[in-house]
Amino acid sequence: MDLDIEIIQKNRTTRVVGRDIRLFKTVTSTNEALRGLAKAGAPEGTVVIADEQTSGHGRLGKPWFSPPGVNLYASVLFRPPIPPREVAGFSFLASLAIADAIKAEGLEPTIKWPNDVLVDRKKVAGVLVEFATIDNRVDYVILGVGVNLNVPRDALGAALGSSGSAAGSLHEAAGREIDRNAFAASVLNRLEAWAETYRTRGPAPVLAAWLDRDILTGRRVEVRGEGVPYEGRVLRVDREGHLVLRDLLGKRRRVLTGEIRLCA
Ligand code: BT5
Repeated sequence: MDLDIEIIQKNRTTRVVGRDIRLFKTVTSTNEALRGLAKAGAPEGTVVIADEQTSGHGRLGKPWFSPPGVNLYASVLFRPPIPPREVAGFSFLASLAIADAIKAEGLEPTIKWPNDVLVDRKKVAGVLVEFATIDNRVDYVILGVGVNLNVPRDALGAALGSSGSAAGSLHEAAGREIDRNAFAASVLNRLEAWAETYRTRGPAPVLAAWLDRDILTGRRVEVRGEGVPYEGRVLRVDREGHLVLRDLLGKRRRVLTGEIRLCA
């Protein structure tokens, strides 16, 4: 079914998130489109949704496969009164909201640091976090979410090559088509609920809920993308959103941007 802003608005129960939704047929990246609006002073809760992205991306510029007509690509603007070092922890709202929306579809999601959402051990969603600061305070945070709803398996395989087998879709997991408009509204509703929890009670309950769904704590992993790759065991995630682990030499290390692979 086509994305339809009226249906999304009808299903939305939020006060702030999504009060202004811009829906596009094609954009380079919803994060990029929203960044322009954020710089021009758009208020908190502004959302960009697109049917297709021609240059969707993940962390460190990696491409995010974003075909038309099947998935959710959305970016949401927040202006939280937090210092920059708290942004990574704040961003956990996004994987939590996606995980809740997936659970409401009758599936069992887990979260892999920092913000991947998995179902049946396959990555079905990712989050791209961008932020800007003014005088060492956060001006805006953009949480960009991509969720594989109905993309066919052969398309994932063709686009992602050997890593296609690590990706999945909700359609595949649930055995039925997922309603894109209802799912979009569901994510927005849950994002606002978690943002409200963060605003009123701080990061602790958000982190606790996130840890409840986390699959890495206690596991042996390989870290890539932060200098020489190394292995270690995950100890915890700290309040600032870093992954804390002990490497094989017993040294404690914090990971902020690395890529984590579970060892068997
Ligand atoms: C992410 O990056 O997982 C963040 C993805 C965020 C995408 C959304 S869509 C809306 C908004 N606008 C954007 O431009 N981005 C956001 P990362 O953890 O770096 O993972 C990237 C890796 O995931 C790639 O290297 C691929 O291996 C894999 N990948 C790419 N496309 C995928 C897809 N559709 N489904 C599953 N895995 C994918």
